Amino acid sequence: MVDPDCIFCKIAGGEIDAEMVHEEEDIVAFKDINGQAPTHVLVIPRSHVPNLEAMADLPDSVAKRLLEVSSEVAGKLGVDQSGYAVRINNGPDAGQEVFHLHLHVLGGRKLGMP
Ligand code: D5M
Repeated sequence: MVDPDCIFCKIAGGEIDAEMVHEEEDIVAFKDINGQAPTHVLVIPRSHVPNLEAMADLPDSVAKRLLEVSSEVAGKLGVDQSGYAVRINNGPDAGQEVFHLHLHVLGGRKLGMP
């Protein structure tokens, strides 16, 4: 499913440019425009899923693959040995700004809990 008003749907569909790190049938990964660490990539399903509560709309294989791609991206960008964080901001108290599910992959510096 695509939401025509969603910026991440537009990135996944090639309508808006982003610095792509990985692309496959159901998932894309691209650099965060407002990087909070030397490595900061967003991994998203192409299908529009607003948050974790809507995960049931994704096939289990895609849900699993989001985590695998996060690991692969960390390896590709060379932070897998030093370590990295995978974070989902879900809802207002977590500061979610874009309501298309995305995993932040953060690395390249020491990362603490917020
Ligand atoms: O994080 C949403 C993230 O999305 C935030 O870190 C900025 C990033 N963002 C917003 N627009 C773009 C574009 N156009 N390219 C790349 N990155 C973008 P959240 O977890 O919702 O707070």
